[in-house]
Amino acid sequence: MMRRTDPTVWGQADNGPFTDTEVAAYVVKGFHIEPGLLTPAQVQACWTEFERLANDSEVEASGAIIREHGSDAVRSIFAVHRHSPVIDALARTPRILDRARQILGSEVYIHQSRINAMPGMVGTGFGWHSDFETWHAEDGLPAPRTVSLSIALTDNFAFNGGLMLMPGAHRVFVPCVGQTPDDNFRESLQKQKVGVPSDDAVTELGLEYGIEQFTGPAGHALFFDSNSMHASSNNITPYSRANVFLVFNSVENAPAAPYGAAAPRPAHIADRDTTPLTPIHNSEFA
Ligand code: 6CS
Ligand code: FE
Repeated sequence: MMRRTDPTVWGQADNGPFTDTEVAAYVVKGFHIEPGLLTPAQVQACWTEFERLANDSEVEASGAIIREHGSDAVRSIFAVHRHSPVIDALARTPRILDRARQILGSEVYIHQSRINAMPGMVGTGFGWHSDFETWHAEDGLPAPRTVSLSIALTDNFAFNGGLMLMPGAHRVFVPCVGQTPDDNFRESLQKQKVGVPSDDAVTELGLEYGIEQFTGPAGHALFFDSNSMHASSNNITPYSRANVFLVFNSVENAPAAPYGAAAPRPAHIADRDTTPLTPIHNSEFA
């Protein structure tokens, strides 16, 4: 395992909506929970888009819909910021966009967006992993200058797959054993086997840093560093755990050639258009 040499917060702490205290805590933990980021009506606007995209044949044809293994239940829909003007406006909402800029210290664009549905009874989780390990090895992001925003679209409970994180473990980079198989994403987005830390590494980090969990009503949000060690368990309850994820990357951290894989992943998983996001001030999310 390697100590992180890159900053966690790349911008000026006082240059954005996060308070100094919130920025300091984000540096230490690698994540920040923002209660009530969206109102119920704003959550409903996102949910309506999810249901529309899940039934859109063009979205299906693009390969953006990933289904649960052995089921036709939707697990994830990728590139939702591309397919939905509503989610695009969400990403460009100043109170969200400026938080991403504050952490990353630059203009930003969306590297990846998705809605993870984790439906009741059949939704399977995500084993412990660092997103940056994948985005570095398979998408070519040079540095962990990337922040993910997860907004709960349904109530996230401890028992229905609420996202777990190891506070502070973002400061350790865990190289993963083995070569990246060609087209790894065809399996990894359903069940990631390659590019995940060993059980020994997870055990060592878990005992050292502990585990906290993002739970809360629909509308609550989590900002987390791309190298946070996180996971979510299977959902064996009737309550779906659906979240929209927006991954903001610094325009200074544009994808290079993948550091592990033989070829870059498709644009709906790793967007290579680094045009800075321009704000939309008067959307329903203002
Ligand atoms: O491969 C990826 O980009 C996706 N995989 C996981 C488990 N989290 C980040 C991202 O959605
Ligand atoms: Fe992840």
